[in-house]
Amino acid sequence: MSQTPTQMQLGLVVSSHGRHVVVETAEGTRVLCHPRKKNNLALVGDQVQWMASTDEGVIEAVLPRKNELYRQDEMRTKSFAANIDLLLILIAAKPEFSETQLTRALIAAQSAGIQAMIVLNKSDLVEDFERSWARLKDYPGMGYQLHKLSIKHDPDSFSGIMKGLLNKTTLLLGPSGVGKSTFINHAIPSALVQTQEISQALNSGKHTTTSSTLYWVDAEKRTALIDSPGFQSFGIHQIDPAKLSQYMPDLDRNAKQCRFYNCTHLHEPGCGVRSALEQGDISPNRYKIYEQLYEELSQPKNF
Ligand SMILES: Nc1nc2c(ncn2[C@@H]2O[C@H](COP(=O)(O)OP(=O)(O)OP(=O)(O)O)[C@@H](O)[C@H]2O)c(=O)[nH]1
Ligand SMILES: [Mg+2]
Ligand SMILES: [Zn+2]
Repeated sequence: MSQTPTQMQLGLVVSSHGRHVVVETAEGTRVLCHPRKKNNLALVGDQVQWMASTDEGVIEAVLPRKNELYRQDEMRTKSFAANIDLLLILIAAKPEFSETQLTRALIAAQSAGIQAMIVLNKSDLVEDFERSWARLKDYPGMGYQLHKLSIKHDPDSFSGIMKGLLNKTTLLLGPSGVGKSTFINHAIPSALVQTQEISQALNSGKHTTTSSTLYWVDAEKRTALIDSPGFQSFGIHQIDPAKLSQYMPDLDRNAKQCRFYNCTHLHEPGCGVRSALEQGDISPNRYKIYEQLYEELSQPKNF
């Protein structure tokens, strides 16, 4: 039987533009699709059922997700992608990274059950790089893979990282101006992601990427990279403060020693986290970030 244009088809969401998405069909063609109703918003990485309507399509259903990475600010929730195998958090020697924002992204990944890797780019900017690299020294001990990179000047560092991404769908996430789109351009020259020169006067990146897009690295479509817009602040209002320390591996492994099962690690006697802090097993910066996040997440919600 020949296919009728109104038949339901399966597809993969490869980019999102507000509520509208581009769906890749099994044959590899791309169709702009609109949501049928407000409650089935599709994300990059989603498998969807869609129906053709003239040259465009309508999303009828989003198939169940294995995971979803999102940030939640006071005002809104912003999803980056769904069904990812690996989160590559890209930071750079310049603009200087914020450890608080890095920690927030790691917590969001941990709570979503997504493996995360940290990559510090622009090792060619030697002085800034050394300073930033030193600030990351505790992270491998927390179980995170940590890599040095210079996309522009160290091809070996780039190919070494790419080897670890084979046969995976990897979301590149990080502040603006760290090189996410440059990374994708190097992996997939045909992607021609628009990159823009960093605004040096402001010592901060210009927002060049405005929506998430999935790119295939290989013709067999086994390895994919997802480019995402840089973020300034990473809200994690989805996290229950009582569970916060579980998503911080350096705190979590010491929380097992706490006298009280519901210890907040802020003031209780016999707290394993604070004794590890005193012994230098937890860095003062990480504990301070925990305190600040705990307070922030304990504020009454206005929505
Ligand atoms: N020195 C140096 N600059 C780099 C390197 N990789 C990328 N850049 C530069 O960093 C700037 C920002 O790169 P982009 O790839 O646009 O950054 P992005 O992370 O995609 O930024 P947004 O789209 O705004 O989130 C560009 O000027 C790149 O040329 C590197 O290894 N070394
Ligand atoms: Mg970009
Ligand atoms: Zn405790």
